[in-house]
Amino acid sequence: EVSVLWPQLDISESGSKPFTDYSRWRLLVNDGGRHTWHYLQTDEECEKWPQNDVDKYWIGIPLNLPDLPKPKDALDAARNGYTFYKHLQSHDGHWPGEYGGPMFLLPGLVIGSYVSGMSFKEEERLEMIRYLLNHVTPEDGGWGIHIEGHSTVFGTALNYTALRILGVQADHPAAVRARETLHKLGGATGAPAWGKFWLAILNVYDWAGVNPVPAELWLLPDWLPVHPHRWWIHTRTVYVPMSYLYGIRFKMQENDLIRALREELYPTNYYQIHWPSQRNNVCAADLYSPHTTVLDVMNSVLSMYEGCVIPPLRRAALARAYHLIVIEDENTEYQTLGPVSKMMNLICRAHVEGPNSEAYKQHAIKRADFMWLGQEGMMMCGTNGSQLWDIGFITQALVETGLAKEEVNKESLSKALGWLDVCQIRENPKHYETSYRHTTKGAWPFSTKEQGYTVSDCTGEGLKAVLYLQNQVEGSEKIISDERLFDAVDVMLTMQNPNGGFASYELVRGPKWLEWLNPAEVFGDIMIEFCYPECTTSVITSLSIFRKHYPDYRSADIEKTIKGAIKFLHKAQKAEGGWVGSWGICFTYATQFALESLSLVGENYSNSSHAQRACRFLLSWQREDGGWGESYKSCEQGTWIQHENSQVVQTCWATMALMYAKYPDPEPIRKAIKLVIDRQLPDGSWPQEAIEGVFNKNCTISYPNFKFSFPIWMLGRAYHYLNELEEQAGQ
Ligand code: LAN
Repeated sequence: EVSVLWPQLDISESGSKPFTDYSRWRLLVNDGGRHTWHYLQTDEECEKWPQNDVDKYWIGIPLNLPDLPKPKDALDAARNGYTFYKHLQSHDGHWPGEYGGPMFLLPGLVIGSYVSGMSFKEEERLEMIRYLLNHVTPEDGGWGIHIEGHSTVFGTALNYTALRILGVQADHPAAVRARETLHKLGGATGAPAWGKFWLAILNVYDWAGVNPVPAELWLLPDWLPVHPHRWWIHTRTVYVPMSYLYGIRFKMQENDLIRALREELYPTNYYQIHWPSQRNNVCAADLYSPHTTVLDVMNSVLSMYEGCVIPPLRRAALARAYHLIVIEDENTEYQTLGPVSKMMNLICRAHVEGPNSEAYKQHAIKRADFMWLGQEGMMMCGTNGSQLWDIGFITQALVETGLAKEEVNKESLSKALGWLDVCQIRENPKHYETSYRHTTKGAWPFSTKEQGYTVSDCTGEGLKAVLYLQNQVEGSEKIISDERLFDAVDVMLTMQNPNGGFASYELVRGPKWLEWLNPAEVFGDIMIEFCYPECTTSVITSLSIFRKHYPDYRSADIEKTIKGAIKFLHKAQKAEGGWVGSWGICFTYATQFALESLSLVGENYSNSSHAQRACRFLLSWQREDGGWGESYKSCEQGTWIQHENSQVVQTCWATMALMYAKYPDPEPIRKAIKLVIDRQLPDGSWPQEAIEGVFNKNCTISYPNFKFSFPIWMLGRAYHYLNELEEQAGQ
């Protein structure tokens, strides 16, 4: 049955040219910003549903827009930028976009689907293969943990496996080369924990070689510091289905492909591998967070327990885990929190409830929300999109630059406001306390309302965008009521930690030492929430804009919150003057946010040593060409590491930072403006440069919409800023 769903293909091409007809692909945008790609089979269908600019842009078909008049000044360049960017706005008001980068997600999609008997459309399958072929590491033909990384066992073993499942034969040149690299790295036994897990699911790695993932932890009393509800939400949400699948030692039934993979993934005989000694075997190329002794001791104790589990206890634990899976699915309409839990929950539901169940059908439908067609083929995204995040920045940019006032932009902004309205979460989750969720009523999520998770800074950016659009754009309708804005404020006020900082989805719930138990090996700082300068800034800047419009609403709480947050930011500043970014690369990103915060309490270059140090730090990294450029490695190592080239987006962040700090010398800003304008294309757009985002220290992620929002924002603001400086100088 499996081989019918997944026939082998005869592919000899390299992947540089599309495997499908790109003029037949359409992005369907519906239901509050859901994105799904569809391949039209007939000419009639194509005629009825023509390809629009959004479709074309994201899959790399030229829009053939006329050249715009050469910009006279920075504002003009920003205007050109938005003239282009409006073409990428969807009919519902938001800006769809690709959200790829991590290279460990597509294998989860492919393996998870395969073991659940869920197929792909032929065109999807072909383009996924092409994506993998296009994203090999050029030096050795393996794959890394993300698209810019070096080859690792995690990347190579999993993507190789995905390629084979998708139908590529073992003697395809790309497969041969990848296998060689994998064997040089020591083979799949050295995969990190999550790699071992996926391979074990597929039955090409023995469960005896996987460190224990006991579901029993969920039976502990909630007040214990190690209880999983205190972990970072992504870690615990992945851990639930993982513990379930581990607990039942799920494995796919053996077939020819599985037997072949057992030969291919290891340089030695699969059947002679001593599995228990592979548990802590992690290839050096993969390792980011080595095990602590505490973790190793705990794993040994838990391994002994696995030898003598108490069946009723295990049954109770598995029942509890399964319940948590079901309520997570129901809370999110089967999107789940993220791409990894998505596929693991899908496997669990498919296994227990079967292919005819409602859960299976719903999971299959929402699986499409994570699949994105790009120029280089089809990938799996880091979330079901970055809808709210992108619309938040571009709308603020328009208002702050004054472009929002221009008649030609009114319609686009009113559509954007309409989308923000739909995106706000209006209720707490269906299963609320039982799933250990933070309040959601009034929050904005990162992607869509359906996914439905509160994120502190997304709520902040969403609120700012709405306040700007409703209050600062003449003639705009107030479609979001005061009460709803108060709800957003209420949510944010529940999220401040005792040190004044804000974390991502929830309060910090667990002690720092839980990080000693980080089992993932390839990620850093994942066990609990941490406070981030970026998140903290979004919250307090939105609160401070809010209180200008609504001075009477919880004013004392807001004042106290802002004060505490500023203290946190002061403390988080590095001795050299910058702030380390956790979600964008890297110092330019976080320093921009931090200085935005300081500016709102009147701290700037003229009066604050924090702002002065920050400006000096940034200026010390400005290059000859006027730009800034740091490598993603800055995030791995926590110190500035130069990129080979200056980057438009980072240059904008750094320049915004200088302007927030009211840096008095116009020269560095002029130079930056020049660089960003020089890189602008005649149609007003900017070409894609290096990857922009990061998570968990060690994995990058793409924010391709940033190359529009931040240049437009920076150029427009800089235009006004330089005028002001000139006026001051003239006085
Ligand atoms: C994201 C993307 C957005 C990001 C910001 C809003 C930018 C940030 O300020 C808060 C954290 C958040 C919401 C975030 C958390 C981790 C995510 C969801 C991601 C980086 C996108 C992908 C990543 C997720 C964890 C990937 C799956 C990997 C696992 C380790 C589970």
